[in-house]
Amino acid sequence: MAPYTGVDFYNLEQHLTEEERIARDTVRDWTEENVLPVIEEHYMAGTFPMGLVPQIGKMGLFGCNLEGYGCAGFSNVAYGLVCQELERGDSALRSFVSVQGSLSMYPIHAFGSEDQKKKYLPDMAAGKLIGCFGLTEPDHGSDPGRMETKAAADGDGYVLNGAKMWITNGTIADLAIVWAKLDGKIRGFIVEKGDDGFSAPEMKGKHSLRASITSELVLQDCHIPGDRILPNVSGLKGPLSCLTQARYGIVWGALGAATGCYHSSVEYAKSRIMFDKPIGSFQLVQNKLAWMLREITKGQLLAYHLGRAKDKGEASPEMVSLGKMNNVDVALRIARMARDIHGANGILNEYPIMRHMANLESVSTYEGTHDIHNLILGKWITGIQAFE
Ligand code: TGC
Ligand code: FAD
Repeated sequence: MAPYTGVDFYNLEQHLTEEERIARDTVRDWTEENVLPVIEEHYMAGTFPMGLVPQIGKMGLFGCNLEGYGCAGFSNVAYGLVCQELERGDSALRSFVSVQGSLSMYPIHAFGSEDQKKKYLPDMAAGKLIGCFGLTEPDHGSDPGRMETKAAADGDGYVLNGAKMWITNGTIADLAIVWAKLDGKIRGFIVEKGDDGFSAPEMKGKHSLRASITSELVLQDCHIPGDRILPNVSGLKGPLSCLTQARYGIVWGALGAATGCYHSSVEYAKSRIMFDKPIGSFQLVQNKLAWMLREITKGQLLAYHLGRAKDKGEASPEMVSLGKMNNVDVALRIARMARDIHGANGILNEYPIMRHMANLESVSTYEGTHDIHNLILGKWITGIQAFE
């Protein structure tokens, strides 16, 4: 297969800064050399390539769009390009970086005390401490406002009771940002591995995101000290504003999975001979490739514009919802189309197609399902909320 050099039909390259190009090219090369050779094996085994974590830390990718405390302070476009290149490797890599940066470091950075920021962020940026984000519960996914996990004041600290489910990196995390109701108000707490009454068993049996660790968080009379509450936020807007950060990363990441599938499809279509001709010479196959390029290009323009708006503080949560919903939707369709173009070979792990396709099924569900984002937009359009 010809080496991957990116997909840039509208020459977005010319609008990138030097820093953004370097970030993209560094992560592209790193993914090519370090992720693609090992990812199928990890996917089949259901393991995450933990050996890559210190390297990701060394490249400064954890929390790279945050400022200070050891974070790289990249632009949001540079961060997006990082997500795109990681997810061309596998959604598990982008998930790991999203959960660490947007869902674990961001809440400490945005809502934590100075002591909490100094204690956790530099080691998290370096990949020495791993975080996870516990919002979803067994009975509350799309409606986290109805969560049942509770916190109560207990002497100088708090005691937490409840269960979280579907938590990326839970089992391997050193700390969990756990959202729980204290006196009826949602608050964020930092629970550390080893805290009394806390465990994080791994969930098994996934057909998607197999190279990512997914866990339950069990809190049974879990006692934590008083300085582990996030002091500067209360209410659902705390976790929801973290989700806006992570959803933004997915807007770009989904394009990485899509371009991986597109690149493989173009190469396959040029080399696979059927009826004595390359299948790429048939109009129906060209139609599919043209559709893929069209949707990737539209998705890139959307992601780029959103990133520049985010840098100026002008990206609303609804704009992020539209991007997440659109780019994951087209990536999933591109993966299915790519599977078709590869024929029977499309189901083999010699090609990245089935892996991306199965991963994108999760990406479409997590961080707000496709239809939850439709409803968020419906509310913005009409002023009427239709969630309940
Ligand atoms: P609603 O009344 O709309 O809002 C409550 C408060 O929050 C504010 N707000 C936001 N703030 C920042 N960013 C957003 N995206 C926000 N959306 C809402 C809002 O202004 C309000 O503030 P205030 O000051 O008035 O209190 O809340 P609702 O209860 O009606 O719920 C809305 C709904 C359904 C859209 C929301 O609950 C939702 O987004 N549900 C989806 C849940 C979800 O996305 N879960 C994701 C879990 S984490 C995950 O999946 C990680 S996967 C990671 C990986 O591996 O990559
Ligand atoms: P449900 O909410 O039960 O939804 C089921 C279906 O009903 C969907 O089609 C949905 O669109 C539809 N639906 C629900 N409500 C409405 C409505 N009002 N109107 C119309 N349709 C509706 N969570 C975390 O907190 N942290 C994590 O790190 C994390 N990682 C994850 C990793 C993976 C691999 C997966 C698969 C999930 C992860 N999640 C995580 C959980 C994820 O955010 C939830 O799965 C997601 O929010 C949807 O919740 P649910 O699965 O309970 O689906």
